[in-house]
Amino acid sequence: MSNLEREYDELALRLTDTGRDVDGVSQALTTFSVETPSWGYGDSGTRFATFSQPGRPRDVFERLQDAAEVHRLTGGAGAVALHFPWDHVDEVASLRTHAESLGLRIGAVNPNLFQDPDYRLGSVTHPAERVREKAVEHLLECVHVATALGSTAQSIWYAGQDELIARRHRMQECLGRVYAALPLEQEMLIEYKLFEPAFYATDLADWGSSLLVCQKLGDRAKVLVDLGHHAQGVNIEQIVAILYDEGRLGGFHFNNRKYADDDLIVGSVNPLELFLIFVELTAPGHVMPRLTIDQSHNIEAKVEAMTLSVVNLQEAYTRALLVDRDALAQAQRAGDVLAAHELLLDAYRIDVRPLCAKVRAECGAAEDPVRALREGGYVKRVSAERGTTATVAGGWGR
Ligand code: LRH
Ligand code: MN
Repeated sequence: MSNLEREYDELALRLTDTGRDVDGVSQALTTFSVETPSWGYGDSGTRFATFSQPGRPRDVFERLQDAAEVHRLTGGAGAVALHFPWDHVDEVASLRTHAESLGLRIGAVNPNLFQDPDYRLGSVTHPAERVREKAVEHLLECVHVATALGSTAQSIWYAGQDELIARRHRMQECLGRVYAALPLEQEMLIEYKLFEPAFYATDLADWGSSLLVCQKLGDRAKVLVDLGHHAQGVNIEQIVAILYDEGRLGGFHFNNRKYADDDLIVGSVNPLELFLIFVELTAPGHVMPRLTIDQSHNIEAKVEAMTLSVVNLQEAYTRALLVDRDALAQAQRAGDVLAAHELLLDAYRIDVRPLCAKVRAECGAAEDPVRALREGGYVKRVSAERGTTATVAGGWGR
């Protein structure tokens, strides 16, 4: 009997003894899926510098190749979110064909409204109509690209000093035209961020301002929660609960932070917060929204960082499924705050790794994806193929 089988059997016995549905949890984990970001495999950096790693992908096709390796190892990363123009190719169809040949789906399409010099004072909020029209044109182009790629989401995220209410009205008018052009199978995800690159006022600085815009746009406009976009001390799992209750929780950009929008590996700084977010997401009757990773790995080995991120998400999700919901509801109704808290801690403290490893292995993925990556030689192999030559166009996301 292998170590894994022994550890799994011991865990399964303990879970069954405490009334958990091990098969049910395992089944749920087989359907758990996150999107990895194409830009998480490419060059990235800080406002001071872009750090290029040897062997990193030189174009979107190689970024998809790395994403396919993460999916092969984890079994839970079957889709890739794309960013335009970072992932622009002349033949969009070739992108879809390539992704599908690697066993991947195209996830959300992310327009770029923050790098073009014209957007210095904003994009759809800009005082100049010429700039707003340019932004709307780019957004409409991304709607067409998403249709060609079979993507079902526009994931939108800009700066300036201006008349604040006028900016809102400009944004609403521009996004309204884009929303009107959105095919029924697509939804619009509106991401908010407290600050950066703006350091005075950001037009969509918090979940409330994003929700108000979504409610004016229409039912297929929903809020996207990026874990790095909040002030320190904000209760993100409470925001998740509220947006869920409003039917406007569109998706996540998972990462972690110690200070600001650090884009660190999800679960690496505050794993309890991640667990509590999944406790909200897995409440009885809740349907999982779109889950996307949004990270940039400046010092971490990129493919390994993404692999570990998917593993951390699989584990947080599994722990949340092990919460004794009946006992929790009972303790909450009784006002027994510590009993309720201890019931959450009880699930949080379970080492679910043997269960996740067994489910991955049964799905044809790796028991221990990070170890399999290190022992498999993928990074060494592709680094040799790609060499250390500079990418065609350096800078973020490429
Ligand atoms: C902004 C953001 C946004 C992406 C970008 C790469 O901070 O989270 O979601 O477009 O990172
Ligand atoms: Mn984001």
